[in-house]
Amino acid sequence: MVKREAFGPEFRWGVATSAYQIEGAVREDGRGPSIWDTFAHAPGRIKTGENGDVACDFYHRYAEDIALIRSLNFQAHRFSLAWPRILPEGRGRVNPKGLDFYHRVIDRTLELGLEPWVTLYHWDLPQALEDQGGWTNRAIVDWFAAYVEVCARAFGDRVRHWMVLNEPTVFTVLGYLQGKHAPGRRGLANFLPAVHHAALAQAEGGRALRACVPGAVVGTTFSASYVQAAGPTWLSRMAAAHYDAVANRLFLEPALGLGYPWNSAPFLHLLRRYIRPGDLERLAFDFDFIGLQTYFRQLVRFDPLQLGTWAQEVPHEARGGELTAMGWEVWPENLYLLLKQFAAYPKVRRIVVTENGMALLDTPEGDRVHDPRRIAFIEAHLAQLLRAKQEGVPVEGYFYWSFLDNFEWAEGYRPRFGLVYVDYPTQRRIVKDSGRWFQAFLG
Ligand code: IFM
Repeated sequence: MVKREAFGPEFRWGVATSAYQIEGAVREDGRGPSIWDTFAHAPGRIKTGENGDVACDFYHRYAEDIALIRSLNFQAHRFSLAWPRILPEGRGRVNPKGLDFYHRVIDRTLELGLEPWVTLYHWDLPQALEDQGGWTNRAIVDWFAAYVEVCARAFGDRVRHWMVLNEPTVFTVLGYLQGKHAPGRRGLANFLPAVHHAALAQAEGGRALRACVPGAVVGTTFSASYVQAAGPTWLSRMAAAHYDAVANRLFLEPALGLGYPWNSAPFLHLLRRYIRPGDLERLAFDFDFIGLQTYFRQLVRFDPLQLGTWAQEVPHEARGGELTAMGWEVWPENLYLLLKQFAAYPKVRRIVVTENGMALLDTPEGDRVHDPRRIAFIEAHLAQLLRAKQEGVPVEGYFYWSFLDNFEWAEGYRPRFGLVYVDYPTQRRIVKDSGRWFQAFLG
C-alpha cells in the first residue's frame, strides 16, 4: 500500500482537464469556433455522434468545480486555455471576455490555495487558422508565439507553472496523419509539416513564456508508451525501435537539442523538406520540466506493410490482461520503465507525470460510484512511480487524468476517466470512490 509521505513534502499532487473536453459554452462571450467544433459536428467523426457544445458546463460551474478539487485535498489544478476563446480568429483581435473567464478560473484556483498549472495548447486550434492550413502552415509558429505572449502577459503575474503543448505526437498523428481527430487530415504531406511546425512552436512558445514571465516554470507534455518487441527476432526489435522513435522521441529529442530521431526511423528524413536554415537550432529549448503522460505500453511486431515504422501493434485485447473502457491494456510497469527511459537523457532535469488515468463505464448507485478497479490502477501506478523515484528518477509530481468525466474526443462521453462522475443531463457531480480514495490518501 503506497503512502503519501513516501513521495516527500515537495511532491505535487494534482488533477488535469482540458478546455474543449469540459468547458462547453462554445458560442458564448465571443469565443470563436475551433477545429473540434467543426470536427465534432461533422457526421460520423465522433463514435457516439456527440460534441463538446455543453460538455461539463465548466464555463458556468468553474467556481464549484474548483472547490471540489480542493475538497479532494489536491494541491494543483491543471487546465488548458482555449486559444479561440482568447483570440477568436486565432490572431489579431483579443477577446476581453475570454481573458476574463480565465482570470476568474485562475483567481478561484489561487483563492482556494491551489496552484494553477496552465496548458497553452490542448488541441482546440481556432478554425480560422485551420482554414489557412493550420499546423501545416509555417506561419503558425508565429501565430502561436503571439498567442502565448498574450496569455503570458495576461496571466503571468499569477501563473508560475506552464505547459506549452499537450501531446504533440497525438495531435499530429491522429489529426494530420490518420484523420481520426480534428481537423481530420491524412497523409505524410500533412503530417510532416505539422510535426515540424509543432516542434518549432513548442520551443518558440517556451521562449515567449520565458521572455514575458520572469520566474516561470516552463514545461511541455508528451504522450508516451513503453515499447516492447513482441518477439525475439531482429525484425521485431527493429520495428520496436522505429515505433519508439515516433511514439516517444519525435518531439522530446528536438526539444533537448538532439534533433529528430531520424537515425532510428529513416522515413523521418522526409522532414528535411520543411526544415529551413537555422531551424534545427531553434527546435531546442531548455524546459524546466518534462510532462510525461502515459496510459499503456506498446507491444509491436514487424509488419512489412507498415511503411516507415514497419511496426504493427499487437491488439490490446490479444495480450491477455485487464482492459480499460478505452480498450487499453493495464500494465503499470509501463510508468516505471518510461520514467527510467526519460530520466536517462542528461538534459531531462525534472519530470512531472502530467496525465495518467483509467477509463471505465462507471454507473452510480444512489449517490455513490464504486470504482475499485480505478483505485487499484492508481495504487499500482503510484507504486511504480515511487519505485522509479527511489531509484533516483527526478519525478516531482503526479496529475490524475481526469478530474471530471468529460468529452473523450472521437470516443464521445462513453469512456469515463474522472474521479468525479458527471451526470450529463443534470450536470450533477458525484465524487467516485476513487476521488474519496485520493481525499483520504492526500488528507
Ligand atoms: O483525454 C485525453 C487527453 O485529452 C489527452 N491525453 C489522453 C487523454 C485520454 O485519452
